[in-house]
Amino acid sequence: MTQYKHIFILTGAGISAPSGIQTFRGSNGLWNGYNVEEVATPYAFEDNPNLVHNFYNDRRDDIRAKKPNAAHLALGELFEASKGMCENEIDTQITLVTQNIDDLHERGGFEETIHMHGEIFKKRCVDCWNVEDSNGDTSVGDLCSNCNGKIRPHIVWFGESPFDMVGINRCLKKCDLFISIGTSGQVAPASEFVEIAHRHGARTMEFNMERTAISQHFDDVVVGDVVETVPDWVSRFLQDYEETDVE
Ligand code: BV8
Ligand code: ZN
Repeated sequence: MTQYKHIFILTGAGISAPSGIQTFRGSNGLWNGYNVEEVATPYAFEDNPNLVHNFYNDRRDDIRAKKPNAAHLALGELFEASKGMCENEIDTQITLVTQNIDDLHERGGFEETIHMHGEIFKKRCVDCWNVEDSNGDTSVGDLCSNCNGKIRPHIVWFGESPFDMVGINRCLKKCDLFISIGTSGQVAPASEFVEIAHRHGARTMEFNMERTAISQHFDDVVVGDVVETVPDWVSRFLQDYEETDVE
């Protein structure tokens, strides 16, 4: 296996599905209970803040009770290897960007996860953008500890700009391997990342239960359950790295 210098990993709801967190567009998709326009837009928050606070309060309770699965743990092992925190040391930079708002990557060991769509365990002031941890429920009565402004979930809704896009684009142009895990490729700008990476010479790999709307943009499509395919790939990558290192 090639000795990659910089691997960019993008994950979506499918990596958390085996942990019991509903995906968005699967048959029992999260949106099924709610219409997207009802809850994941700034206008919805303006029109019905109670509904939006409760939608995220329910999801926060659900996520808190879930555990990272073998795919999260395998990426955590890759992170440790890239930081020389275990015997499998590798000289490869690993960038992990997730569309997910849960904390299962962090709990799975990937301490430097970039949440481009925000984080459910954080809240933000609508006036001064002060961001604080939010482990309990949020409600319309909550006020910013910094300026007494209104509080909202620190989450990127439809129509809002994702976080860290400058850094993300820089890494997309630099990486030599782009891996997409558990995303249907239906939400922009994340769905366009594979083409940016490919244009800048990266090899591209997609891990999903089935082929997606963007599978044709990938060099390799690995069809299967992430709890099998991702640990399998990580262990082969680390094994081959070690063998090449010894030569
Ligand atoms: C922006 C936070 C400008 C909220 C989310 C018309 C056409 C094209 C685009 C648009 C359009 N109209 C508007 C847009 C833009 C819009 C968009 O893309 N809309 C879509 C619906 C058409 N995008 C935006 O508004 C974004 N902002 O564009 O601003 C901009 C652009 C660039 C730079 C600056 C500014 C903001 C989008 C963010 C919205 N917020 N989440 C919340 O979570 O409540 S999006 C939401 O969808 C989640 O983040 C989720 O992660 C994301 C994507 O979904 P997936 O992760 O892919 O999940 P999904 O269920 O779809 O798929 C799961 C996959 O896993 C499946 O493929 C399944 O097969 C697989 N799977 C399941 N189990 C397993 C598995 N695979 C393997 N093993 C398993 N066990
Ligand atoms: Zn404030």
